[in-house]
Amino acid sequence: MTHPTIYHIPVCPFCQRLDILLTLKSRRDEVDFQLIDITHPRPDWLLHKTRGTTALPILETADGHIIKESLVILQYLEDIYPERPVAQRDPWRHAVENMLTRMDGEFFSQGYTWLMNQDPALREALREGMLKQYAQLNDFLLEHAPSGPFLFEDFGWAETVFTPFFERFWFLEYYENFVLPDEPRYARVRAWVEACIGHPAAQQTTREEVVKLYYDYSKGAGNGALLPGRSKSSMAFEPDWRDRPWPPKNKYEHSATDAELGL
Ligand code: GAZ
Repeated sequence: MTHPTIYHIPVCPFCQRLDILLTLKSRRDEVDFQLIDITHPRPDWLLHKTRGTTALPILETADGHIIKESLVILQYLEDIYPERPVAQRDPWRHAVENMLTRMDGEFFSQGYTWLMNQDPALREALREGMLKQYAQLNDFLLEHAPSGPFLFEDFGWAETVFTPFFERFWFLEYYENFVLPDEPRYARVRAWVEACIGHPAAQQTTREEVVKLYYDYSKGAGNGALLPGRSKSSMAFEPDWRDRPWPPKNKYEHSATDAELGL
């Protein structure tokens, strides 16, 4: 084996990070991407490589080592392809982008918790929680990069980490009617989000794909799990999402059937 191999799940935000980094480095073709269908049990050969864990992405190095965790894999790719660095080389600047990167977990879990919520009484609190996350990002960017749109001169490390989440959160717009209010306290983060989503290296997915594949998440079933009464997950490879209708938006009132989802 001469190239590293990345085992990934389509539309997984952690996997998209790797794709973005490699695209920024013009190295996308030097890594073999192998798609894993999350709606079926993991094959034994893959579980053998991971020693039983199921989370993806993982990277298998050219000499057969396994690396788990998207941020660790990103750093590995940054190290083996040092030309066109994506991370900052100056220690202070690198610390700044790492501080922002460390805010990814709370941001991600607030968004997914809201998407997966099934109790209408919790909606307002979840909206507030999401706004608080955006306000924190806004504040960080105002402190470290007031003029923007990116944290530094161009789309870099922190943008690689966050952009997949910005694109997944299209599902909040669709299923929860969430839009970032047009207010000064979100203006800086809004400019960042828009610049990130519009960047040529971050075009791996679309609003339509995200909305269609994440229908089951919006009903509380994550990671390819099956909802009651359904025989197929909205994360399935077949039928292709392009051939399916847009799902119903009223997740709190209605549970769509396989047929309604075009599955
Ligand atoms: N920290 C890991 C990384 O690589 O950065 C996270 C990787 C990960 O969670 N991968 C997911 C996976 O492989 C796919 S993307 N899951 C299958 C499995 O068997 O573990 C994750 C959540 C969540 C909602 C959504 C996702 C998600 O909680 O997008 O929790 C971890 C999974 C509400």
